[in-house]
Amino acid sequence: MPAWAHDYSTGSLRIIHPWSNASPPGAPGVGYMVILNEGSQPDKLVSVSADFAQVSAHKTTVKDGMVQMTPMTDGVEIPANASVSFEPGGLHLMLMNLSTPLRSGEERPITLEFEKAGSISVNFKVMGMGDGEAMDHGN
Ligand SMILES: [Cu+2]
Repeated sequence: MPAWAHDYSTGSLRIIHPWSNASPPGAPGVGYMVILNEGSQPDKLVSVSADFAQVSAHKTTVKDGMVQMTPMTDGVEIPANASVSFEPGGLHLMLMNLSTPLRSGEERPITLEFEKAGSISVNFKVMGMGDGEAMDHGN
């Protein structure tokens, strides 16, 4: 299977291409993926967790030129027959207090828990250094 093509299924959901960026020491990490709901019922991502970091779902918005991150404290709705993208500049998983920095080539397991589809552990592939995504999060 090509590196870019990994995905997972639970219930009527598919978790497509979970990935992350290498993170500088001391900086938080990020997680991206696409969640596709092939079912006729909406579902909801209610919690995210990992043993190597504190994970939460955030949304990045730009308001009056200021970049803000809003924690998705009520979860993330996954509408029926639709997909939700976690991607740079939008929804993302925030990985705080990393036990060790994320390194290119690693895979890190994160558990996603859905209201209907239950929980599933997916491996986030860590992509190479040199892009600025992880830096955008600051502190
Ligand atoms: Cu964030």
